[in-house]
Amino acid sequence: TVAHKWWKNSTVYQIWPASYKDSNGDGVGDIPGIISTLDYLKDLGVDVIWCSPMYDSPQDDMGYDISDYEKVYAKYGSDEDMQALIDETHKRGMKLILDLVINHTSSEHAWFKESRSSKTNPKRDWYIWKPPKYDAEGNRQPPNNWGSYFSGSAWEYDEVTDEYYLRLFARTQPDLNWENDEVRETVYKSAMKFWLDKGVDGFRIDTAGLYSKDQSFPDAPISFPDLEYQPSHKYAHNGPRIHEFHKEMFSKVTGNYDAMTVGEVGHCSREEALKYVSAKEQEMNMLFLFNVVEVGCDDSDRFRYKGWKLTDFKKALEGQCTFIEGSDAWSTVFIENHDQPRSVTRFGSTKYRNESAKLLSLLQTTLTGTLFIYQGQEIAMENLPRDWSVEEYKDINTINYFKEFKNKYGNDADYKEKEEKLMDVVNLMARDHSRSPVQWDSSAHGGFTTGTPWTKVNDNYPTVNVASQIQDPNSILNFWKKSVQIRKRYQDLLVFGKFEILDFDNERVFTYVKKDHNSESPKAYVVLNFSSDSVKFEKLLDGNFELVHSNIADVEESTLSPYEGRLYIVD
Ligand code: TEU
Repeated sequence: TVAHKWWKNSTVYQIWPASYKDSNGDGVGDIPGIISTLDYLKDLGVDVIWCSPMYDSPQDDMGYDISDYEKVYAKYGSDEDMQALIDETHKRGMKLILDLVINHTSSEHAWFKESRSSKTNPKRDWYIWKPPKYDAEGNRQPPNNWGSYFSGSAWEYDEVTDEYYLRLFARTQPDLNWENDEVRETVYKSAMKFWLDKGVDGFRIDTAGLYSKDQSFPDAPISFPDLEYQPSHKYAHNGPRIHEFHKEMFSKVTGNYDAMTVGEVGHCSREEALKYVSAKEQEMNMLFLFNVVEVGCDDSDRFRYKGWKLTDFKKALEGQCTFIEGSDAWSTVFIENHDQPRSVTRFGSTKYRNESAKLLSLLQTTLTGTLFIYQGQEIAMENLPRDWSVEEYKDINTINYFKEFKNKYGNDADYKEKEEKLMDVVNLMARDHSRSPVQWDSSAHGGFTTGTPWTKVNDNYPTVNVASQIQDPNSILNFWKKSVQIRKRYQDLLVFGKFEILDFDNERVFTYVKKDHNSESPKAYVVLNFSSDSVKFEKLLDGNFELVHSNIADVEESTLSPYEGRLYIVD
């Protein structure tokens, strides 16, 4: 077998610290809590842990607003706890990567406080400041029409110097000015080398496509005529100097360590994607693309949800995992993270909860690329209940969207009706669904905390929890464990193989094959019934099949029962 980079056949598990495991009863997850579960993760088959931001932060965007890159958020633990996490992970033969959030800082970061203080401060140019514009009536306007990802304008007016600063996310997340050499050098040192030198094994790179903005800051095209501010991607995403920046980051930092890097880029053409992750380009190892997680969303706005068909899903998945073919690039496999709803709710079925969750596990563990599992996905945690009121939603993305909606339609006679419709979408698509506490057992608050959790535990914790699934050989958790083992056993096919869809037009069944690189004939044959119907099983492939994995107790050769999935290995 060929020697592969360690991160290619790794199974990565994402931890979102606030909601993972609380060890001291303050209602917030913490690092000692994470350490207490390392054996559980090892047993699941995890090779790498990705820890979402654990840095000091006012938590306006749950730690993606960092006020000090070199300090741990006190509620999560001490600097010593963090070192212990690194060491204890390594002791078990696993690796640890951190979240690298360097498109913006918190407005509470010392750098921004200086920058904001005066136009002549040496750090003024570390952020992106522009004078106001004035309309015909003399009203002050932002420098352009760019919208924030969290609603409203992407520009924030600051009275101190009568200028606006750019903030593509929350108003407390000012964008760093990557054009400034000193900014980049300081980021490499403070946010990256500082942690790599402590032993961390790499980074999940937040918003890795946003650092380079078109320096003429033009108005964005009108994508949503009903909105005052427009998506900025044309001028802020995959911008003019983005590859120069990533090459510099590689040559000055990540390339000098045996580091794993996965960039959250979301959207780009195949050509652009290969620039980021082709090995010879020396930028990053792999990307998160949003083809699959955004299926059915209009122009990647999660709350403009239109629904999807299985063929949309197949097409998205194909784009996400086949762009590396004929190149030396690498890809990722994921269907959940802290920005997404729960996959069993979004892509599976409530009625066929068990079957569909296992079906998704079969899907994920047979796709090419590095596999990422999000906390709670292994027990199929579900979206929050529909009857919870909007007050239970704590995410700034949801809250701002809801506020804007209310401002706009609040006086309409049919507002209540409109709001109910919005709540249907919120209940399906909000980021909050992945952020409720992990359900460890059936005790109060799902065993997440002995205190009062910072956000409510899903009502279903008495039945959906880790402890009960560990004991049940037929549980979703044990299915995942087996899926990960099978993935490793047949890694030439499942992790590294070539992916090909067989019956693309089928709206109920998703069938694909995997080929290894030594032969042209398919060696793995995957059949997934994504419908609640019993469907005739048609052999689309000749050869000797051996059923290696299936999510149904009694497989009936000629019929696929609802949400049945099979993995055959072919001689
Ligand atoms: O997300 C960036 C991003 O583009 C999103 O998925 C974003 O959350 C979505 O478009 C809003 O609807 C990253 C982080 O993953 C996210 O948690 C942070 O909020 C964001 O960056 C800012 O750091």
